Amino acid sequence: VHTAAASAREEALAILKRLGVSDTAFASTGLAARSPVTGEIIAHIREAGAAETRAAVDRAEKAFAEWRRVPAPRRGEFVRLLGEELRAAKEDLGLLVTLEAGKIVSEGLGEVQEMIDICDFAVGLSRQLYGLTIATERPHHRMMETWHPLGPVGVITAFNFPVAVWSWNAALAFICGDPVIWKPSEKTPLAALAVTAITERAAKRFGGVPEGLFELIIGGREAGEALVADERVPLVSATGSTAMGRKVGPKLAERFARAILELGGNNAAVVAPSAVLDIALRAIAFAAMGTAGQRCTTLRRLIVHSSVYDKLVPRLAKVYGNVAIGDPRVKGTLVGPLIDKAAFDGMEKALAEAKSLGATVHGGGRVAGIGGEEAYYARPALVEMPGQSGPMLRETFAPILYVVKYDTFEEAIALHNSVGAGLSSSIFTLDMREAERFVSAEGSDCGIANVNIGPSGAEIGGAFGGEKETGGGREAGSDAWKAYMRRATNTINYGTALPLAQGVTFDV
Ligand code: UN1
Repeated sequence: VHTAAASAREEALAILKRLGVSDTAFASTGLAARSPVTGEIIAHIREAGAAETRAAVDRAEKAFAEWRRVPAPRRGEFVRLLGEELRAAKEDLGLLVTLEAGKIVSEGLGEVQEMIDICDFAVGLSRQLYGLTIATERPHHRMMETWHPLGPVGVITAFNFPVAVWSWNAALAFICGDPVIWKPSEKTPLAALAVTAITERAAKRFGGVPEGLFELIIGGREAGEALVADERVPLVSATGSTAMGRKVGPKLAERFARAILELGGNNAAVVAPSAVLDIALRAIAFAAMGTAGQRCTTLRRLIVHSSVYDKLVPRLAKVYGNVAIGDPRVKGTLVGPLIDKAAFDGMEKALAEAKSLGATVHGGGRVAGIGGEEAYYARPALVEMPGQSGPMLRETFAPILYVVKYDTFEEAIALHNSVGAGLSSSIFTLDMREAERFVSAEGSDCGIANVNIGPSGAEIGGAFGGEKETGGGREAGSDAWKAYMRRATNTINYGTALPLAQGVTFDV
């Protein structure tokens, strides 16, 4: 157990000052920004409601009229400067993420690195917003597609990636010509204020961007609902629970707005007979216990071949028993706090339910003596299940890894795919047939399927997202940018006649 005496509040306030967040952001009442590390309240922030949200959209709409006219490579220059400012702020912003979201220092820094990476990616992309030229059936015609800016983009983010998820959306939106209106999690408003201050510096160096290009609304349900309902916002990218997505998705569909939904995951790994157990063990430990089990890509289900079960599971149980839990600022800590009491209660409830189904639970429970009364540190739990049922079928946002046995590969795939979520997945095997089948059309049904690495910790270069109850959205790399633009098909006649398509004649 690792403890540190320093006040998270004082450290966070000093960082906010260094990053240029003005005191005027704080109030004596309002939303309480709390550190899960110590349980302290760091500051109170005034909350925006529907009126403030509409005002932010007003500004974003005006910004859009200007920004869409700026050439895309020039828009890329703004994102390049943002990347530079993030590099300069990396240590401070990373530590702020640690203080406000509770992830260990190297993961806090990693999250900022992810922001820098997507900025670099977007800068290159700002010169590659390609459309196709398509063969037409008519002589002396040319058909092509062009990609145009879409409009103000609403971005709703979760506490667990309080800065990176904004950047995956914002870096692409900016180069695509779209303003961004950000509603961060109520649990992590300070990181959002810091990112906004950093972005302001990039805007200043750029020589000014239209007011309203990046808007921040710190608020609760009312602000979020106003953003989702606003007709002037053609795209909302929302990260959070499947329950949240079930509310947001239909609202957007009703007004024909686009949705990028990044919802729950119930990610699994298959450990096959030929798996290299040392690699599997380390990958499983990071994927299941890292970020205290609070990534949407966290490994939650382990499907182990019966021939390796007795070699792997006791070793894993030992790792679970010895893992360094503690203040995430302390070197050597691997598992920090849960975000709040509700997360801890959810974990306890799931473990009790598993026990009632006959599971053997290694670990679990609150670890006392770290942080204050309001800080919730839990020992990660490894849960040997008699079968895949009960809490194993749903996402509990806590470090619980359920384990079941399998005998045939078909059985493993069936178990793997028979949950609601479809975000990320992996298999540990040296058998190339198994590996290929796992990533094939008849294998994993997830948006991400890996071989010999865990399901979490994706790079930004690939499209990120998942199927089924995960919502179907894709963000970050590959061609995810297309969701932030509208496509126009243009047919141009440079001839002297007017042939109609499909051979239709219409002589007037
Ligand atoms: C999330 O948990 O919301 O693949 C995103 C990963 C990270 C992103 C996780 N790059 O684990």
